[in-house]
Parts: sequence; C-alpha cells; structure tokens
Amino acid sequence: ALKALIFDVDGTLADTERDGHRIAFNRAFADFGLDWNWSIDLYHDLLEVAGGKERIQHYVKTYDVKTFGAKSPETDLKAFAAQLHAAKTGHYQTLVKEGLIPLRPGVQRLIQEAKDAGVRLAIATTSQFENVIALLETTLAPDSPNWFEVIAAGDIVPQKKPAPDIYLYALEQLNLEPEDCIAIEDSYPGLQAALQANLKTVITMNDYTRQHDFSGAALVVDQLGEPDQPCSLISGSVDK
Ligand code: XBP
Ligand code: MG
Repeated sequence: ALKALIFDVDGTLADTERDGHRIAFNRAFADFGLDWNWSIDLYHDLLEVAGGKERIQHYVKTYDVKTFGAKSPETDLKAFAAQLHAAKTGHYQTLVKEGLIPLRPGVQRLIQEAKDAGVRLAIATTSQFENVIALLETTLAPDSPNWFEVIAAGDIVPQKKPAPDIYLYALEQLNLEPEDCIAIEDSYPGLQAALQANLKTVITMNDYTRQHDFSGAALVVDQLGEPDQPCSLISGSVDK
C-alpha cells in the first residue's frame, strides 16, 4: 500500500523557474556588476544542470564568459559562484514572498487529500532549503513545512539530481522502502534520480520540460488536475 508521496519542488509544486529562479539569477548578476542576462531560451538550456551554484559554474565554463568576477576577479569560480548564489537566494525569497509564484493546479488538493488519508509526505529537491520553506509557507499554508516529515534539499547530499542521492536520503529518513512510495517529478533529471532510487514516478510536465524523455515514468500528465480542470493523460495508466 502507498505509504508516502515524495515531491520534487521546482516545476512540480510550482512553476518557479522562468519567473522565479531565472529572474533572481539575473538580479544577482546585476548586483555584482555583471552584464550576464539569462533569457528564457538560454535558461531552458541551462536547466540541464541542476542546482543554482552548479548552473552558474556550468554557464561560465560552457559559454566562455570572460567577465566573471567583475568585482572580485581574484576569487576562484566555485567561491565566486557561491557568492553570486547567496545573492540570488535573497532575490528568490523576495520574489516568492511577494506571492508571484502560485502552486500548480492540483498540488494543494493532492497534498491535502494525501494528508487526510494518512499518506506521509516528503520533499526531495535540488533547491536551497530556505527557498523550499519560503515557497511552502507562502503558497500552501504558514505551517505547511511541518506537514512534510522530511524536507531533503540542496547540499544535504553531495550529488544532485540526476543522481538518486536526494531520494535515497529521503527514503532513509522516512524509513520506508521505495515500493511503499511514489515520487512526483516534472523533469528528465528528476525522473532519472527517482528511477535510480527504484521509485515509481508520476510526471507532471510543464512548458520547460514538455520535450523531455519520460520513458520509465509510471504516469505522465500535463498537470495534477482539479475537479473543474481535469488533467490530460500523456502516457501510462492510473492502475500501473
Ligand atoms: C531544481 C533546480 C534548481 C533551481 C535553483 O531542480 O535545478 O537548481 O533551478 O535552485 P529539481 P537553487 O526540480 O530537479 O530539484 O538556486 O536554490 O539551487
Ligand atoms: Mg523539478
């Protein structure tokens, strides 16, 4: 029987990337006097690399950015990315707390129904812990972080998605076997992480992940659905 749902955050609970993380990165770049601008299209490509600090380093290396460290050229890339990322986290929190990033359809309903049915709740995300808390408090309910027994986030494991580490950590903290749980994800890297942890996975895709390969998912839907806004089934079946 199903004992727990393990949720991804970015792209799954809310569309946080385009109007949240991306804008926050750009604001941090401006703070540091950098002329970098992550457009919607560029950010689509950059999303291949999970984790904000990792994404900044990937950008500098892959796009041959010469101007990094405008105000601190002497620091190495990893340290510089960490400084930039700290500023980005501040901007992201501001955006989230302004209420500009709503939950996706069906998320509130599913979490409430699971809670009422005694299904345990957990989170497994690449994002910073404090970003997850801000999003939950603002969109779900002020006390909603307490609804989740485990909030596995950010740097708590060394290897980010698509590595399974964050899911393995969540399972260990829940003290459950993968067959007792379902993961809910939106992206290819997230699906790989969950599948490698032997989790049955439901994909709720979005505009940034529509083209991803979701082979191996138990179910793929376009969103989680509300009574007046049913989801469209893309592949899989509910009794799988
Ligand atoms: C989410 C991410 C994150 C966010 C930024 O991936 O890739 O990196 O873009 O988060 P997933 P931080 O949904 O698969 O967990 O800047 O807080 O790292
Ligand atoms: Mg995601």
